[in-house]
Amino acid sequence: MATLTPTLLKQFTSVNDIADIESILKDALALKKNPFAQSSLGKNKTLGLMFLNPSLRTRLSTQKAALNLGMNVIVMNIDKEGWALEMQDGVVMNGTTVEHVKEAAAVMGQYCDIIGIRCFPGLKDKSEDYNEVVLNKFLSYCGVPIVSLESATLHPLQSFADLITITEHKKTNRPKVVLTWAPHVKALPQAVPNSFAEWMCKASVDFVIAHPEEYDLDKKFTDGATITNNQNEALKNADFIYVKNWSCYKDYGKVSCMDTNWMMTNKKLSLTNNGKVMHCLPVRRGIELSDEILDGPNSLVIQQAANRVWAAQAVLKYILESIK
Ligand code: AN0
Ligand code: CP
Repeated sequence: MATLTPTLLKQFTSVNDIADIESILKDALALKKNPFAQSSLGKNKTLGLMFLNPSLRTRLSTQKAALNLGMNVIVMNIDKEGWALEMQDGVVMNGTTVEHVKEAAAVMGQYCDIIGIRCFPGLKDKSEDYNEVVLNKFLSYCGVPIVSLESATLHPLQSFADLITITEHKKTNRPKVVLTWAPHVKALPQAVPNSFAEWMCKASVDFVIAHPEEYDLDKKFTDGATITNNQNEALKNADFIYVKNWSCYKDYGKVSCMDTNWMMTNKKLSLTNNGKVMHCLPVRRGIELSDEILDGPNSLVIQQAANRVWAAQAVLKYILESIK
C-alpha cells in the first residue's frame, strides 16, 4: 500500500475535525483493499467503546476496524451496565445518579488510549442537545482522543461511510445527491441528516434536501444545500437518494408529519436517474422504505453498512498515528 503522509487527528466528532477529506477518503479506500496493511499500528493500544444507546453497526464495525489495526477493544453499555451518571456540575447528588461524569470519564481515560462514545439527544432540551453537553463532558474529562459513535447532533462515522459508498458507486464526477425525509413512528434525532448534510456540503456533489415544511434542519449544517418541500421535484434526475426520518428541529423533538406519501417507493424511484437508494439503518420497512426498494437492485444499504469498517479504520489509523 502507498504510504500516505500521516495527518494529525486528535478527535473525530464532525467533518470539521478532518483537515483533508480527499486524503482520508483515499486512505479508507486503500484500507478496504488491504485491511491488514497496518495490523500492528494499534499494538498494545486499547479502544474503549462506550454506549449510552443501542447499536448494531457502529459497535461491530468499529470493533472490527480496531482489530484490523491490532488494537485491543473494550465495550461497555454504560446505560445498562454502568452506574447512573450525573452530567450536571455543582449538584448535590442525593437523587438517582450514582457517580459524576467527571470521575467516570477520567477513569475510562486511565484504561483506554482512545474512547468512542455514543450519546443520543434527549430531544427535550434543544440547547442541551445542540450544545453537545454529554459529548463535551467526555471531551473535557477523559483526557484521551474521542471518536463520536453518534452524538446528540452528528454521526460522522456514518457520513464518512456514506461518502465512501457514493464515491464507489458514482457514474459522473458530480452526482446529484438527494437527502429526503421519510415518515417514522417515533421521534428520531437529527444527527444523521445534520451530519450527512455537513459532509455533502463539502463533497463534490449537487446536494438537495427535501422535507415537509416543519422539518428544516439547523442552518449551520445545511449551508450550501438546495432545500425544498417538494420531494418529487427534488428526486428528478437524482443519482443517489438518501432516505432518513428525523424529528422537528424548530418545534424541537416533535413529530408533526405522518404523511405516508413521503415513503420512498419504486414509483418515486422512476423519477430519478436510476438512482441508488441509501439509508444508514436500522430502517422500518413499509414506513420509511418499501420492501421493493430494500430488496431491489438499487438499494445500497448493505454496502453502506459494510463501509462503516473502512471509515472507522481510517479514523482510528489517523488518531493512532497522532498519539504514537
Ligand atoms: C437512530 C437515529 O435516527 O439517529 C440511529 C441511526 C443510526 N435511529 C433510531 O433510533 C431508529
Ligand atoms: N447506522 C448505525 O449507526 O447503526 P447502529 O445504530 O446499529 O450502530
